[in-house]
Amino acid sequence: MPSVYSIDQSAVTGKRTPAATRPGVETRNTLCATCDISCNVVTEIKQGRVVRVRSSDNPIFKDNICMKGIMAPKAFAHPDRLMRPLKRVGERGSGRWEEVSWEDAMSDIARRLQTIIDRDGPEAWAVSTSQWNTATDHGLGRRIMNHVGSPNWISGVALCAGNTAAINRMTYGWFPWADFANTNCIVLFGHNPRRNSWVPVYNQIRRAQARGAKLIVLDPRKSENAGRADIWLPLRAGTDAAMCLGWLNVILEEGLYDKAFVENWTIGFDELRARVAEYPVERVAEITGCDPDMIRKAARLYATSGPAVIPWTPITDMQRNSTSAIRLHSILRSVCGYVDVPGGEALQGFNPDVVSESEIEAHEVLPEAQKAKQLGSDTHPAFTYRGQASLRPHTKRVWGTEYANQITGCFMANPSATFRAMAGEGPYPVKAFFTLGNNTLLSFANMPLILKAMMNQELIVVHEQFMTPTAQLADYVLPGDSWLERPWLHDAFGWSSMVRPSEKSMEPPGECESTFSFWKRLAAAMGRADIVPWKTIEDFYDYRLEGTGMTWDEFSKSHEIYFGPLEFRKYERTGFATPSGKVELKSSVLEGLGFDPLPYFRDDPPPNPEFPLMMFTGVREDEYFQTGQRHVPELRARKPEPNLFVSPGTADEQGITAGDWVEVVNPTGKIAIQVAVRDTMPDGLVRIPHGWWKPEMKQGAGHLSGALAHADAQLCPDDEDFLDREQGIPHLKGIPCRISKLEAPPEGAQ
Ligand SMILES: Nc1nc2c(c(=O)[nH]1)N[C@H]1C(S)=C(S)[C@@H](COP(=O)(O)OP(=O)(O)OC[C@H]3O[C@@H](n4cnc5c(=O)[nH]c(N)nc54)[C@H](O)[C@@H]3O)O[C@H]1N2
Ligand SMILES: Nc1nc2c(c(=O)[nH]1)N[C@H]1C(S)=C(S)[C@@H](COP(=O)(O)OP(=O)(O)OC[C@H]3O[C@@H](n4cnc5c(=O)[nH]c(N)nc54)[C@H](O)[C@@H]3O)O[C@H]1N2
Ligand code: SF4
Ligand SMILES: [Mo]
Repeated sequence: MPSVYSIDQSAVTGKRTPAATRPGVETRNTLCATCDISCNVVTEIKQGRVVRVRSSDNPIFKDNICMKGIMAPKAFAHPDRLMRPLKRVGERGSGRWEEVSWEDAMSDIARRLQTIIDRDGPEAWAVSTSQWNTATDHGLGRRIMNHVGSPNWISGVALCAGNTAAINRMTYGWFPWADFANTNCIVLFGHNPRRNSWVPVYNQIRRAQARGAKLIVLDPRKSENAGRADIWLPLRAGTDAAMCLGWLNVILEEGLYDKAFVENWTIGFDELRARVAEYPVERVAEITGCDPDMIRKAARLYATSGPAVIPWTPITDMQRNSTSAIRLHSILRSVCGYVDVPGGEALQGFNPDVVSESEIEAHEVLPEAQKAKQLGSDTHPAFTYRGQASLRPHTKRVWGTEYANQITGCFMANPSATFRAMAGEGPYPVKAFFTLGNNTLLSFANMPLILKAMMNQELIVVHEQFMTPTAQLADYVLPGDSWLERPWLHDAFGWSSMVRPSEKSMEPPGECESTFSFWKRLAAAMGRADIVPWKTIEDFYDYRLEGTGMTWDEFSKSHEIYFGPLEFRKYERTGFATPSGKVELKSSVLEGLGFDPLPYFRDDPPPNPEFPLMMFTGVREDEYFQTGQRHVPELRARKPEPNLFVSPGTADEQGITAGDWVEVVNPTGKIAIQVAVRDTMPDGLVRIPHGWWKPEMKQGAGHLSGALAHADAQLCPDDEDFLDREQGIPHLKGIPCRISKLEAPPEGAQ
């Protein structure tokens, strides 16, 4: 994640700070991949095992560590860790497995996959992989799929940053990187980094505030950052796009925008102005529930205290108006003159010395006819091949490559459409599903649909460290290595030009293997060893690093961070990578796809009296990354149960108190959860934490280790009323529900 380091690259590129050592202890410079921010940390090794993970000795990475990183050696040494390839021997989900060799597993997998492809076409094979880096597959999965002919790749990046990248490209051709180190004003749309959540971003925000930068927070809840903000706007959940339209109304009306930039470098300003005029502050105050004067104050602060940043936020990635909200962030940045300037949001391009994962993916080899079959691209195309196609020549013109797959989010299939096809609901069969480092069942909307989709598969292959609910439904569960046990070249997913190495600290236990080795084995077993020609992961990194003049060994021993050349206002030389070459306030790409080219706010469906409360899923748990780590006793002791946050007023009204168990119900599903009363919550809105299951509970179909009882995805709808029109991603910030008290705690409650 690039947005966390100084943009003054000369200060950070180059030789690394050697880790302090102690007698009998070896150290390695590594990147923690327990979550997706990848802190630079030091591992300490005794007798071939990592005994400690600690903060880096390099001052620029100071204090970038959290309890999850510190607990990693214990988490990966846990007795539940998967050690050998397992093959299903009973019914799907019966929990009956036999151990097999990697060779037998991979030759059977390849044979069965080929049978499905021969019968139903390569598009009958779908793959899901983890968010960013927990189990990065270096683009190799995409590469094999592209060679074999399947466009049906999905990932959590569809609702976290990948989709933001795809939508940002529509406005100014690249997804920018916030220059925290030099900015004068930070605007957090919900995004709430904390001491144990994305610590490097948290530290950057605190440092910026310490040197006087302003902080504006928009959050229905009085979050940790809201408590430290200059302005906090407690907007109604799901109304971020309306709020941005209100800000623009103030900024345009009051002439607070950058007139020269708008004049020279944008198209569609007049049309935007007309659209924005439909959202006077009084109307926006009504939609968002915020005080109109505070809205004006915040808009003025953003426009006049710049350069300012609106750092990426997942909150607007998960809304009914996601495309408009993300576009509105891009438009605010643009009209205020904060694009590609120091202290604003920089457009960086891939590192020219390093072969990007995007290039490894080889999107050019997938035939157009197969691209056209990508699931969801007919109805919700924004981040599919079709949605991004008109940008290709312009991306090539400015960034040197036609297929710039930033954050791996620019050429994805739509997850809901993919699950529908897997469930047999058309438009064509999808019968083989591979998932690597992704607890698929819990990690998208509409878990009942995902369950049906998985039960309808002929072949499910899961590459995992633990027997997750998703793995419990597989034909093969293959044991994955961890970030302590492999080297890693982190290329910032094309968000910035930053590249960082992570050294291998220890050998993987048992027969655990990397995703590199999985894909290499699969290509070979399918008779296509040529697709992954590198012998080892180090050879692969040598190849990718050739342009630096260093081998992997040299690079990882000498560098902690490596940037490409920095150039602000590159557009003055090349134009923007959009069809017009300008910043498209009115999007020709969206227009070409048949959507409204201007941002808008689409209101909630009419209220349903049966479901009078609103819920959102989120506020990450300090102790866990997404659906993981519930098996680690030290972390679990801090947070043993999933908690529903509710305001004291709503708790009274519902007749519930802290510690009660309640059922949360809506038309999608229901879960059991324990009440936690919080005066930081607004009335009428409840929070459901993401990703709960209990590894100690009974495995297999019908149980799935408590996932059926507790996972938020049971409550997340994905019917059209709850999908963003352009992308087809689900609205997770404002879902109707009702709660009722349970007479007794559910099975497994501690
Ligand atoms: N319903 C719902 N869906 C969501 C969200 C939500 O709030 N609600 N949040 C979204 C967000 S923000 C994100 S980032 C995504 C997260 O999506 P993912 O990043 O895919 O996270 P998880 O689904 O928790 O899956 C991570 C899995 O990878 C395994 N793992 C970890 N490291 C490795 C490794 O090195 N190798 C292998 N093979 N496996 C590994 C872990 O054991 C865990 O089971 O989910 C998104 N989906
Ligand atoms: N410990 C830990 N840290 C993590 C993770 C983890 O699993 N565990 N996951 C990482 C990942 S992948 C991600 S994406 C980030 C997510 O982390 P954040 O970006 O911080 O997102 P959340 O914590 O889900 O929610 C942040 C805030 O959004 C507010 N909110 C809810 N609905 C709305 C809305 O409609 N509009 C606005 N403006 N605000 C709203 C909530 O009240 C909450 O305070 O965390 C990362 N950090
Ligand atoms: S925030 Fe914590 S879990 Fe995430 S990379 Fe840093 S140390 Fe690891
Ligand atoms: Mo995320």
